[in-house]
Parts: sequence; C-alpha cells; structure tokens
Amino acid sequence: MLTNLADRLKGVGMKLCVIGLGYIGLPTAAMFASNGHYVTGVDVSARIIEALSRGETYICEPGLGDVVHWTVSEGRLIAKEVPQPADAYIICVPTPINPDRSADLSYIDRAVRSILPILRKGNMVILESTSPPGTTRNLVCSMLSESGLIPGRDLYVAYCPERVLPGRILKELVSNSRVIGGITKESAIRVRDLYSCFVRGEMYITDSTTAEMCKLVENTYRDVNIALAAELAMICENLGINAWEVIRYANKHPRVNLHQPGPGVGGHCIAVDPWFIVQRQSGTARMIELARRINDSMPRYVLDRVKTLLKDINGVRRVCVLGVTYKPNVDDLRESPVVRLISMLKAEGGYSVITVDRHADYEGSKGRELYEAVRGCHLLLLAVNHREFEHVDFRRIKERMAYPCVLDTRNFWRAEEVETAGLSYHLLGWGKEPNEEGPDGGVPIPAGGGVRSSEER
Ligand code: SAJ
Repeated sequence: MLTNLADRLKGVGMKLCVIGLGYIGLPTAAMFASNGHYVTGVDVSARIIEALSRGETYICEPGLGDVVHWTVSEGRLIAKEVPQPADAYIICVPTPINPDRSADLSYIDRAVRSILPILRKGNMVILESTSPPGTTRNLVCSMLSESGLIPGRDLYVAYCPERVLPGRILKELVSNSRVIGGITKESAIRVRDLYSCFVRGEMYITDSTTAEMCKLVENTYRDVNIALAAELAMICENLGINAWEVIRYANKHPRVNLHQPGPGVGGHCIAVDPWFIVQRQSGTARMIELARRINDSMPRYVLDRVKTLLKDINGVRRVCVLGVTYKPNVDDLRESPVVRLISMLKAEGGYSVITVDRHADYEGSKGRELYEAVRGCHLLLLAVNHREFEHVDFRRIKERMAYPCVLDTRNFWRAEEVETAGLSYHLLGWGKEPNEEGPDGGVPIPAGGGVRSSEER
C-alpha cells in the first residue's frame, strides 16, 4: 500500500517519450524504462529504431546493452520514428555547431514541432540538449505556445541537462547531481519528481536560463583549465622543464586543480559548448574564446614537434599514431584532435600515417596490431592513452622501427623504460633544453621526465 503511494507520488508508471536516441537519449530512456515508466524512444534513424526494436544498442557504454535488452524485452521501452502521445516529452537531440560557431538549433526546432499536434494539458516538456542561454524560455516556449497551450500554465516546461561522462554514463546518470531549471517553480518541481525515480544525487531547482548557463559553464571551466595546462606545456618546453611535474606538485596545494595538457580537446561537449556562450556574449567572453583557440591550436603545435623530431629523415617520414578517439577507452571520434592532427600531417606532404585503435574504425585502425604497425616507422606517437597502450614492449617496438623516436602527448609512459629499450623519448610539455636565456650559476637538478601518478589521469 505504502509502496503504491510512494510510486504514485514519484509518478512511476507514466508514459514518456524520449526524442533523440543518441549518447544521452538512449541511456536516459533505458533508465526511465528500467525504473517503472513506459518509454517510447524516438529517432529519425531507421537503423537505430530497427536495432532498438531488437533490443540492441549501437552505443558502446558499460552496462547499457543489458539494460536496453531487458527493458525492450519487458515491453517497457519501444522504438518509433515519430513521437507518441505521452505524459512527458524529453528532448535529447543534438545541438551541433554551425560554421560560424553559433549553435544549430534546428534539431530542437524539429523535435518541438513534432510534438505540437499531440500535446495535452498537464504534459511536461523537458529539454536536455545543451543549448545557448535563453533557448528554453525563448525558442522552446514560443513554439510550444503554437499548440494553443500556455507554457507555465497548461504545460510544465524545464531545462534539465545531463552531466554524465562518456564511458561512465549509466553510473553517473544515477549518482550525479542535477540542476533543473523550470520556467515556473511548479515546472521544476514536477520534473524533479519525475527524475527522482533513478537519480540518487542532489537535484537543485532554479530557472531555465540559469540551468542552461550552468551546463555550459561546467564544460567551459574544464576547457579553460585545459587551455591553461596547454599553455603551461608550451612555456615549460621553452624553459627546459617538465610541465607534468609542475602540475603534479602545484596540485599538492589544497586549492589548486590544474588539468592535463594534451594534443587538443575533443568530443561533442567541451570543444563545442564554450562557443555557445561566446555566441551570446562575444565582446565579454574573451577568456573563454581565447581558451577555445588555444585548445584548437594544439594539434598544430604537436605537428610542429613531429616536424622537428623528424627533420633529419630523408624521404617519406612514417608515423605510427596510437589512438584516434577524442579520449581514452571510448569509441567516439567526434571532434577528435587526433583526427585533425593526422589530416594536417597528410596535408603537409612527405608523411605517411598508420593508426592503431581497437576502439574506433579509423582507416583500418581497429584490426591493426601495434607491433606490426610500427614496422619501418620513424616515429611512434602516443596520441590517446587507451588502457591497452599502458604496458607495451618497447624492445619489440625498437627492433621494428626504422628510426627510434617516441613522442608521448599524454605522459603515459616512463622515459626511463622507453630509453632503456634504445628509443629516444619525447614528451609534450617537457623541454629537455631551455629554449631561451636563463640565469647562470649553481648546479642544476635535471628536470624529471615521465613522472606520473594515477591522480594525474
Ligand atoms: N582533456 C584534456 N585534459 C584534461 C581532461 C580532458 O586534454 O585534463 C581532453 C580529453 O582528452 C578530451 C576532452 O578534453 O579530448 C574532453 O574530455 P572530458 O573527459 O574532459 O569530457 P567529455 O567531453 O567526455 O565529457 C564532458 C564532461 N564535463 C565535465 O567534466 C565538466 C561530462 O561531465 C559532461 O556531461 C559532458 O562533457 C557533456 O555531455 O557535456
């Protein structure tokens, strides 16, 4: 009896319609379906609908396959190409970036239009897609009004962004806190109650524009911090010291949390979202824009290091690139800085590139074996620190390479181990020789290389 009451209060057993079955929509639909609701997942892709109808998923995320299979076989999650009447509509469509770096809101536009004919009084409409500040109140609400229903009076409307980390989506959907921005307080409360069927983190209630800005600034914070680390890497190379060591020790300070440098920032979130703030506040968001540009410049910076390292090689310089995805242990190539680096290398002329990455099928990278791929190469470039690259046999690598050169862009390997095998080790952010005049005198302590600890990754 009590359970029934608790369930009713949580609105369990509602009909939900999740529009957009991508990296966020599908796991979200599956979570609602496995926590007592009846969910229709909607997508324009026939391939996704067919796979989901069979209980299969095309997204590689720990645990997702099982929960999708179970909810589909129980009839709790069904797939359709068009929205069905429901109590709540959850919009999880992409917001790509236009060539002028503004947000392309056309998918949100289409998703909202698709529900207008089936909306009923008392429905909830929830936007999860990352959007420029003001999108829910201005774009979504004004379109919803075309239904004849008034948002805030007849419809509960809220912005409720996801904050999950690819690779840990199911876990973080449950444990992360959420910010829920209602166009009215009642809207936010209703939406909070709906998500409480699976969210165990705190849920904070605010207005929709504040929630939109929270989502953007979380990713912007990370982007700016990574840009600072990238700049530090360049500075330390010039000073002949090791940026990773600087970061490691600076982070011992209780209020410092420097991020890690790398060959650039990828993924559909951090490399994109800051532009949505710049779009709205171009004159004011100066640091945000500069950080974006610094991070975007990193593939070229790495390219320049590659050119310097291989300047003595005559003929075609062969580079073996380990990892192509935008970050470790995921299969996602979106906005990958490594893909950009490879294109730049090819455009340079005089370079041939071979890739190894069992997570992503990029020009045959999936089926390639590392020790075969390095055969005849002049440079081994560690671009993504996938788990499987952590322990490699550098002696076997050395035997096969035509020129013994390694460039680690992630501080993943130990300099000593690589060099003991007879390879020369180079690390992004570690300048072995100062590049400018410094003060003389004293006995220098050699700058460390290849220092890393689990806390740095
Ligand atoms: N990166 C660095 N140095 C670092 C950390 C990351 O170069 O110290 C690079 C990665 O290699 C990668 C990129 O940044 O190319 C982004 O990776 P990430 O792991 O930082 O983030 P995403 O894009 O996978 O997920 C982010 C997360 N946001 C935050 O951590 C603030 C996630 O929680 C969001 O839900 C997600 O964006 C999203 O969907 O917005």
